[in-house]
Amino acid sequence: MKTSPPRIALVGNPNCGKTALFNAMTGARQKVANYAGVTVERKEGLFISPAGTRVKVIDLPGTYSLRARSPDEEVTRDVVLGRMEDEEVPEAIVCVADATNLRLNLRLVLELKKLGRPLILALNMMDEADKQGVAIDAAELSAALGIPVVPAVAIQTGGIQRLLDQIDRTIQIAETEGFAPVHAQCGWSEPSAHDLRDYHREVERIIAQAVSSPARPHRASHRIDTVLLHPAAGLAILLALLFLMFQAVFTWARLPMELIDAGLTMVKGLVDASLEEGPLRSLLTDGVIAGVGSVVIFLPQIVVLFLFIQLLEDSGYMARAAFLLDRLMGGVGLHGRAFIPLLSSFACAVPGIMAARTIENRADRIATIMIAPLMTCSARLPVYTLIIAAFVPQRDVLGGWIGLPGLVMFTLYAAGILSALVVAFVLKRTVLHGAREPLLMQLPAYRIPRPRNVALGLFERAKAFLTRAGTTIFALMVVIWFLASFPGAPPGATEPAIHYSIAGMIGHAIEPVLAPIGFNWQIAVALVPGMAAREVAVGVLGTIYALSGSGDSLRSSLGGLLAASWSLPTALSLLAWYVFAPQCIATLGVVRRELNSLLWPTVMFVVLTGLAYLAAFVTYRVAVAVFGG
Ligand SMILES: Nc1nc2c(ncn2[C@@H]2O[C@H](COP(=O)(O)OP(=O)(O)OP(=O)(O)O)[C@@H](O)[C@H]2O)c(=O)[nH]1
Ligand SMILES: [Mg+2]
Repeated sequence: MKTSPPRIALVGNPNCGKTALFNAMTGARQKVANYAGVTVERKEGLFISPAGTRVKVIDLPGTYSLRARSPDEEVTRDVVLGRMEDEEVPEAIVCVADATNLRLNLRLVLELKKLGRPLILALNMMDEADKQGVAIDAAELSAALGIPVVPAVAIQTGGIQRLLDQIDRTIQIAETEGFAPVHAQCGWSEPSAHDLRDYHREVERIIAQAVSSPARPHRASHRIDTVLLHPAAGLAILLALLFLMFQAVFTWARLPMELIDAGLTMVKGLVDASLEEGPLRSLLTDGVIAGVGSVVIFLPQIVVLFLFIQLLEDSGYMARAAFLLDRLMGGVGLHGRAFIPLLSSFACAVPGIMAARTIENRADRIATIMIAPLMTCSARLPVYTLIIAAFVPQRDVLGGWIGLPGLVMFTLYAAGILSALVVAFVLKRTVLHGAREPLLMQLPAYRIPRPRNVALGLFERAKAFLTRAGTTIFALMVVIWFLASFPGAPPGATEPAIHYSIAGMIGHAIEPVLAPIGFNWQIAVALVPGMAAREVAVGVLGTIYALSGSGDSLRSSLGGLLAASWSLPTALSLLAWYVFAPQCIATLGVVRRELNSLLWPTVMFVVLTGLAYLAAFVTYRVAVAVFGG
């Protein structure tokens, strides 16, 4: 008897709905979005089939062919051909095809058929095919291909029932016939030009036999594209969208942030009232509430930012933006495919850097990875917002179209992007020299984002942020509180106790290095644990200033304390530092893993730290000259 459950692999072109199917089968919540290259690694899950069999299902990156070109496609090829270490060939393959675009998808079906493994064709997106008037005769198609063909709608309840039933039948047949020898790797060799012509002829023959498309194809998306992909109008719309995003991050988030602030202040009041003054009360109020609380307060901004990114991803606009900016990116030697990894890096550089797996050329890929940390990630948002709120007056500019804080934020993001372009330009002109390759990318269909998917995505993000606040940041804040509280002040001390604490000593020791860029010892203390997660820096400042002063409302007190104790040049210098600062262990770790090299993360750390120091130095000096120390 077989002990391990049979495994099926989901294989198909990019963006055809494999992950949506995977989620529907297993109840998982892997990322689904409307552009090619969302999934870049292998993911597995379990489900119980209608006949009661436990089945393991493997979700894979999309590919047009087993002739893999990029690192993500290689994963798919290796799983399908059994070239993965410690993993045998899956018992069956479900080839997922976008029913609205069958011609392109069938090539892969024919390639997979050559493997001689149990194969099912799932015609996904049948709802959209129906809407467009594309009629597919599944029985005819099945006869022509010689494999089972089942229609599916991955995003509808009950939309994959027939596929599940078919999986049962296929597994049953395989089991009664005995699984083919799964130890051996599957034989597969690159199709020659001759084979490709054969495939092409065969696809045309099958399409003619089984598919009837309307004489006048879908025009709406072409009309939208003439505007959105227009070199001038399209770019203006893209800029307007990004501008709206930054503005919204400030304005929409304000009220919920004030509510969280009020809530935290209330909790602090309760703690103050119910506990005697002493270490425990200080730990709770200065360490946990002032520390963790000053990070949690930024949740609304993070949610608004992710809402925009999610809408861009789900609507199908992301890939268009990539096309729009292809020329600009090409100007500095970046590949058009770099756009999506870079845009994802606004959320977090880690998934952004992984998304660079879709780039075929290694030099292009390295260039993209090296500049991903210059895209302002969401963890920097709290740092920026805190300083801006404390130092930038709320004033309308551009005739009331935008507030001064929003404009400063926009400038910081723009500074990151511009320096990324410069760094890429230099890299591509020097160590990462290479020919420019054209951008070949399928434009996804426009879709109205499904509220459920958007809500789930936001929920996952919010959960991740709060989990981090409740675990990593919480633990760090407790440690920081200890370091900042002990040992206490010596008798007859003139300064607050924190000056004499371990944290104070560490801060004072680093201070001389950072003095030229205007950083004080408190900032020095904040930068070190900020490496674990950038937003921790804000938490540390919250705790340190809570321990050295007293305040009532958390946010206003931290902001107020900063405004009172920092000079404007110091604040601006810290902002400039954070545009570049590569101090994020997770990012450096993922660079090491993705490029399988110690050299590149080291180069990244050294170069970006150098740039951060330089930018902060120049900013500080100029600001001192303009505004005075
Ligand atoms: N209308 C409709 N949309 C679908 C269906 N299945 C998936 N989608 C949408 O198609 C888009 C792509 O879905 P994914 O599951 O991310 O596609 P994928 O094949 O995993 O893509 P990659 O990981 O990039 O290869 C998303 O916007 C889904 O919501 C379907 O049956 N009908
Ligand atoms: Mg996917």
